[in-house]
Parts: sequence; structure tokens; C-alpha cells
Amino acid sequence: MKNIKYSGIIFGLLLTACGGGGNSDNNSHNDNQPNINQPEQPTPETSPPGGIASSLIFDTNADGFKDIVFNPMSNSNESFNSMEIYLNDGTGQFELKQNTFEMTQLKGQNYQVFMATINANQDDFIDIITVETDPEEIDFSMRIHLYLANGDGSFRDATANISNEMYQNGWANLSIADFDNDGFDDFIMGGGSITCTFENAETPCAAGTIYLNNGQGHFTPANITIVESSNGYTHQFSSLRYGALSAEDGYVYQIYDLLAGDLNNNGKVDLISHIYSTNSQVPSFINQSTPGNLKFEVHYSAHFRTQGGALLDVNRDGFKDWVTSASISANNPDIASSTETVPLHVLINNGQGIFTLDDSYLSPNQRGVQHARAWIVSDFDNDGFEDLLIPDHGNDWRPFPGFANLLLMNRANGMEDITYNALSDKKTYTHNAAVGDINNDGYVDIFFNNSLAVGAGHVEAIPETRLWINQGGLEFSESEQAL
Ligand SMILES: [Ca+2]
Ligand SMILES: [Ca+2]
Ligand SMILES: [Ca+2]
Ligand SMILES: [Ca+2]
Repeated sequence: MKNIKYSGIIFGLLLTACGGGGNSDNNSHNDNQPNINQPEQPTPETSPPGGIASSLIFDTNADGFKDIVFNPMSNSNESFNSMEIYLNDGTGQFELKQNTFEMTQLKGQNYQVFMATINANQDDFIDIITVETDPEEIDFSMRIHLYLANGDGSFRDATANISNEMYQNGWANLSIADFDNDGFDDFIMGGGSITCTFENAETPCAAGTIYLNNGQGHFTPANITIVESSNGYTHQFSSLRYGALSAEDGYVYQIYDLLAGDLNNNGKVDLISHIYSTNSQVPSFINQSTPGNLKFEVHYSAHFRTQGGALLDVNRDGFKDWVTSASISANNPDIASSTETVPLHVLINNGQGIFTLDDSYLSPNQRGVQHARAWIVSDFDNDGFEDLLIPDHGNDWRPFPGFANLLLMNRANGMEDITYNALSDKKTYTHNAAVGDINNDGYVDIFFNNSLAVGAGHVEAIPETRLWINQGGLEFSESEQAL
């Protein structure tokens, strides 16, 4: 990522990890260092971009072949990085399509640091929601953008359909789900919180804000009723909170970042929050919402410091468990290129959203992560059990050494690391990834947002092929086309 002047100052205290959230993107870079993604020479249009901020794989033009939507973050001299599409021609070749997005820019040089698909307006086409940030500004501008699909591979900007889409937060991620159970996709913001104090209910806090869809693709923040399981107190907030819910009884905690998933298999999407307070238990927000009325009951697991992760069923009892880690982000030359890692952990769900640490589902020698950029759940070998891909960009400071990604297969006795045999052991700067079956062979392929910007700041990270074709779940081959 680019320099973000404020990140070290403001986020430093709150976060030790950008790798925390499923899609979070804290960027801890040194002020005085040059832009890491600035190419020395203008790049021809046909060359792959030096960096990619975010990407998605889905069929944008309804021809039955999945395309790759991406946002370059190092286009030559352009001041504004428009989203672009590699259009799949059905033979495994992609053609670059530019200017298919009607885009209104926030200001200056922007990146979509987050992208997700969403069914916004109930037509037959998949829409896109993004978080755009302006990394060179010091006023923390960020904006949620909505792009409605026209069905022919082009998209129109419907950002005006979102109320309160602009924040002074720098960055955020979103989780897409139908939170009020009315059949329409909503979204919740995570990781946008420079205004959050974690222990003051009165302070505005963007993280944990849920935007409800009116069914026609218009999104508005809605109040959330929180029921505290420990004492039965009920309170309404503008964003997700937890704690005793009463000043007399102690703290009310704001949240910073979260994961969404059905924890108790009742068909409603629940939430869990990472915790940044040393004296807080881990809150699970069990969904009791009805259409138009958001309501969650908070239950607690024992204190455990989590900064990210993914929900998938590790012990195969039918309930989603939580794989998580901390991360390394140190502005220290001695650490920057080291092989130091932090361990993975597994938290097992009791079926009611209460989690217990059990690392026996990891091999005793399980390789750790340095700075997981994302946690992607998909069944890569089609055995019916979800596996876990962890793009890891390594320590987020110069010299941006990169780090090997991690592919963990879900086995009967736990998670098995097959990365080095299936993919590679190279230390890449992988800024998230997108997965999807691009050659219609039934196996999910991977597009890594690898930096190719060697010599432009990534002095140590290794440039590597972005698109890897799944050969049956245990082995991937590099795409012959340079994307
Ligand atoms: Ca809804
Ligand atoms: Ca489970
Ligand atoms: Ca599997
Ligand atoms: Ca495939």
C-alpha cells in the first residue's frame, strides 16, 4: 500500500495489525519514505499494473465466464485509479476492459481498498460495493461506493443511494449480509474507527454501523438494539456496542473490527468482534432481528486477543469455528526482514457462539503468519469442507519484505498446510486475493493481488504470477497470461 501519513500516528495505538480484519487495511508506513508504488517510468497500458489494491472474481457480463474486477494502485501518471476488468473470453484468456465503471472520485488519488459483491437492487445482475480511500490526504477521507451492474459488463455509480457514505476514517471494510432478515442484502462497516474510543458509549463510532437496504438498493444506517446477556439490560445504539450497557455498571465498549457469520445455524447472520481491551471478554452478537428492526443479544467467550481471522467449521460438527492470529507490523529494520511470525489459533464454537481455544486442530509445527492481509474461506478441493487461504503481505514497513501465503486444507484431524507444494514458498507482497472458478472446471482458482513493483519500493518482496489455476485442489499452476 501507499504511504498513509496518519496511520502510524493514529492507528498505531489502536491496532497492531492491518491483517486483523477479514478485509481490513491498516497501513503502517513511514512518513519520510517515498511512495512505494510509484513506477519510475510510465507503464504501457497492456502491462499488468505494478500493484493491485483489491479484486473480485465473478461474471460481469452474463456470458457464463467469470471475469476479474480489480483496482490498480500504480498506474503510471494517472491521478485517479479507475476500476478495471479482465474480461474472460472463455478460452482461459483475458482481455483488459477499461472505462467500464462510471466513477465519481472522492478526490486526488484514490484506491478501492475494499471490494465486495452485493445484490443491491434485486435485478439479475451482481453489483459491487467498495470502500475508497485517499491515501495521500491527511483528512482521513474515505467513502463507501455502490456500483450497479448494467448486465453487459459495465457499471453505473449509485453511490448517492447510500446515506452517510463519507467518513473521516481513512479506510474501512464491509461485511455483506441480510442482517434484518427481510430478504435484502445489507452491510456493516468494520475497521473504520479513528473516532472510536472503545470505552465511551457517547462517542460516535463508524465501525459497527449497519446499513439497511430498503429493497430497492438504497442503504441507510439503522439503530441497533443490544441486549446484554449478563444482566438483561437493553439499549439502543447507532452502531454495535457491548459491555454492561450502563455507565454505573462499567464500560460500554465500541467495536473496532468484526466478522459476520451464522454462529448458531438458525439462518440469521451473527457477528463477533475482535477486542482491543485487555479486560474485555470476546463478544458474540446473536441475531434476533426482524425486518426493519435490528436486535442482537451479546454473549461472551473468555478473553482472547484476536485481530482478524475467518469463520469456518474446523472440527466438522456443523458450526463455524474461528481461525485467527495476531500480526507483526514493526518499523524496525532488524525485524522488518526477519522470519519472525505470530502463531495461528483455533477457537471452537459450542454451537451458540461461545468460543474455546483449541489449537490441537493445527499441526504442532504449524507455520505462523507475519501479517495476514485477508482470510478467504472456500472449498478448494471440493470435498465438502471449507478450506482457508491467508494472503500474507508480510511486515507492513519498508523494505516490505513480503511473506509466503498460507493455504490450509480442512482435514478430518485439523488444518493441513499445503502451501509450498500447492502454490509456492516465495515471499510475495500479496495485498489480498480473489477466488473463483475462471475456467469452469469446477475448481476454485486464485487471483493474488501480488505486487510486481520491484525496484519501486518493494525492494525485497518477490514478484510472482497473480493468477493460479486449481488443478484439483492439491496443486495450482501459474497462468500463462501475465495479468
Ligand atoms: Ca436486509
Ligand atoms: Ca465447528
Ligand atoms: Ca475442502
Ligand atoms: Ca478452475
